[in-house]
Amino acid sequence: MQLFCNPPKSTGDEKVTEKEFNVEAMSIHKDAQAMLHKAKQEDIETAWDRLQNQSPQCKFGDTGICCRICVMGPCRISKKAPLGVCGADADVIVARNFGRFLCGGAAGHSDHGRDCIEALEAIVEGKTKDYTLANPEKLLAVASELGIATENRDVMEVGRDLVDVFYSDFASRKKELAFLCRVPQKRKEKWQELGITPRGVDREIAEMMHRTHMGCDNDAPNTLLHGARMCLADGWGGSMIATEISDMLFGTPTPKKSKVNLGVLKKDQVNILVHGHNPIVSEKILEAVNDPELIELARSKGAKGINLAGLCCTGNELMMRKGVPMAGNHLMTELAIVTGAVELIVVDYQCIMPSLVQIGNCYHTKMITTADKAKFTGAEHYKFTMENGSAQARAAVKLAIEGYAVRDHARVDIPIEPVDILTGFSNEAIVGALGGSLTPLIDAIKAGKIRGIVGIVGCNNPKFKQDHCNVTLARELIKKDILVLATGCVTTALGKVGLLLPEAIDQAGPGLKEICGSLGVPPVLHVGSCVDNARILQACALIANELGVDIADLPVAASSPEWYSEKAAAIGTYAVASGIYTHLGLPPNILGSEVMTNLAVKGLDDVVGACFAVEPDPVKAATLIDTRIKSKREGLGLAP
Ligand code: SF4
Ligand code: MSK
Repeated sequence: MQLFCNPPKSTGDEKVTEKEFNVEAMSIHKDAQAMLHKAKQEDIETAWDRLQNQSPQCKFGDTGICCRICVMGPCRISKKAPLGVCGADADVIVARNFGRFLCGGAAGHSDHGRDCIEALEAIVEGKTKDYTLANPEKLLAVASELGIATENRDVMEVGRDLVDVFYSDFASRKKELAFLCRVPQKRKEKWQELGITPRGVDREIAEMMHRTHMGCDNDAPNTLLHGARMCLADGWGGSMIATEISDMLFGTPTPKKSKVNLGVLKKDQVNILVHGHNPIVSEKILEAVNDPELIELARSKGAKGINLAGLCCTGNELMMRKGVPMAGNHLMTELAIVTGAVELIVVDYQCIMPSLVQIGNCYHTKMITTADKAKFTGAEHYKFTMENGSAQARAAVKLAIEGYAVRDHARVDIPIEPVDILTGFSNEAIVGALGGSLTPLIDAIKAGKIRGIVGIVGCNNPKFKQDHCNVTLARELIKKDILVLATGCVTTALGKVGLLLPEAIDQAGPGLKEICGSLGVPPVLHVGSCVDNARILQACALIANELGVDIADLPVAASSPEWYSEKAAAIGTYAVASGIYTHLGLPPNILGSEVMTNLAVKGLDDVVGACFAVEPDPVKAATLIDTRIKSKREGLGLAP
């Protein structure tokens, strides 16, 4: 048995000591705690260890006042040196750093969206046999919404026009993005007045890089406003396109049962995990694991079958549409390998820790990368294209089957039984559950049975006890008759504690219990992956349009209690710019600028009608959100 397999640590002094190693303080989940113990026993380093090795973290970086934008620097702002070499002060430096931070997030979601357009293009131009249009009705519906003629036209021909519209949303020649047709008029007027109507996805991203070059935009509020415009291009552009095309290619999600936690791994089967964000690869892996020939091959190697499970947002995509079980969220990705039961992780992009290769090497676990833009040293690269997806998926599954033959069964520990969940609440599914229109939901909001709606979204971060804040906030909100929508890694957190089951209505306030009980749905609805936050934007717009108000007038909010990524910051910023009050469990790296901090948590409210709130305590965060919802209800003339 291989016991020693850890990569070098920074110094021996910084190792987690036995005394400090308290798994109950690291995660709320039994499966995580068991695997943290196993990792410790097997001398395998995890994100929690590395956070400790990195501590204390640099206060200049933490507060955003370290500038590396040119080589007259790097410059750090202090009392002794309040200006960089060029004369930039803390406000300018923080604004530029934050602008570029948001850029990474907007680019990530939107480049995913562009990949989806390329996939749709290959299908409608007949250039792939591997992928088809599972949902032509959605293609026609979206095309018609965007003003493309659909009557008496071939769906592929309409699709080609739609591809053109989507591509042009990335370019520089439009005055506004196509999906702005969904935005309530009052919100669009606000954006026009502020000069932040998003024009082209790539244009706004490139402009942010330009503005934040040395000697360009040296006015922090002006930089932040462009950050809002760029993130709006993500939410109402790149992300929304990714979501809509994924529905066209693989189906619009409908409610279905699935299972969650590390217990979805199977001791006697070949286990394959898919990880990342884009369903284009994972949908093919799903097809391959169901191929009778490959199942027979697995049996010939002594396995009872082939088991596929998801991680992070690729997991969300497969779970929403196909009911594929979810092994875990962001901080479970390393721990899933520690079970010793995983033959293969197939990744696309985003949120994939480089450490997975190293931890995989401590077991028999192989990692396959599939996108040229996301290679990992030490992983095998199987480039997936629209022409070779099925063949590559079969090759990947064969690799996993070979892996089963060398699995060390003595090291396998699958620590828990899986938990049931209900998933698949796309907007179309929600409207379906409501009998065909949003009216029953709006009536419930007016009557105060559902007092408000909050999207809890985002990640894990080892700075928090894993999922404590995600779960506590959701429980507190549903108690207050606030419907929760979950996306991204929060989904797994809430699913693991049973909140994605209809029975969870027993934890809800009386109004929410009555409404969800009558519909047979949970008080927390799973609406998808990170890019699917666009579904929440669309839902807010539909409700606002129905009521004839702005999104900022609605009793809605967003929260990312344990966020870590640039993408989460971009999501938060497009939510705020769309008029949605947004709670964060920890601040972005902006506290070194009073101007930026005050704008984020207060000033933006006067500008765009919403702002950020930063509160690490989830109970206090629930109170803050509840207070906001009360004030919005009163603004609409409703009982608080
Ligand atoms: Fe320093 Fe200014 Fe260069 Fe930043 S842009 S590194 S503050 S000189
Ligand atoms: S995967 S951005 S850790 S939610 Fe979308 Fe999870 Fe956050 Fe990545």
